[in-house]
Amino acid sequence: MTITITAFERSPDGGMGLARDTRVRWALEEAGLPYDVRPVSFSAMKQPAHLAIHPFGQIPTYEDGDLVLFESGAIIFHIASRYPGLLPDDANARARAITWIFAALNTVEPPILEIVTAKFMEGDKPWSKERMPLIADRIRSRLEQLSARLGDAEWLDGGFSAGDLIMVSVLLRLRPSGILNEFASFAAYVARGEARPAYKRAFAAQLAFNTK
Ligand code: GTB
Repeated sequence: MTITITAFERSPDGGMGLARDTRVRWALEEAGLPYDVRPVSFSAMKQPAHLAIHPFGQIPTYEDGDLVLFESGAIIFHIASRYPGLLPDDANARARAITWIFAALNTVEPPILEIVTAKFMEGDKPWSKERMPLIADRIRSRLEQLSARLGDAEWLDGGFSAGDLIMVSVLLRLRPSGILNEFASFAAYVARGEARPAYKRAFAAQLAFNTK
């Protein structure tokens, strides 16, 4: 049975690859797994049929036979656990790679998501413009810490792993703000991720999907 994921019928980013189906596509491509994509409109996301597979009415989801998953991190962790290529075999190295999955999602992504909240959910508030520099500085502080750890290494802990896949995906969301390019090491780190053939296939697939 072919794996099926869900994605925006039309991503609001017009195919920039910033919606979270791209990171799942990337993991599937790294693992060499074929997959189908079921498009979901914003209204269909909140209907019972989709809520039955995603309690929060969002994308992406993942279906493989009887297994139905939501949350991009859980989906990627599942792919990485079941198929080779995204987690090291050595138990300690594997635990460290999993730590980077959590760090990307729980420590690095939240301050970055504040940009989206400030722009799209609070943009009409009188204090919104004043809040933006505070958010940007919080992101910069987090990135300085991460940059100190990454140093001039290629990946976060030895070879490329699911931790890098998610960290690169999270950092990519900073590109439109200009903050990503303030950090030469992250601009290069993200570019290394984007240069991977699996990422290129995933990006091209979501672009074709969003521009057809
Ligand atoms: N924690 C969940 C996960 O990791 O899977 C978050 C899922 C999520 O936020 N999904 C978003 C969604 O379905 C799409 S990815 N939103 C619809 C809704 O909540 O009603 C977030 C996203 C959306 C748009 C852009 N963009 O246009 O640049 C980027 C990212």
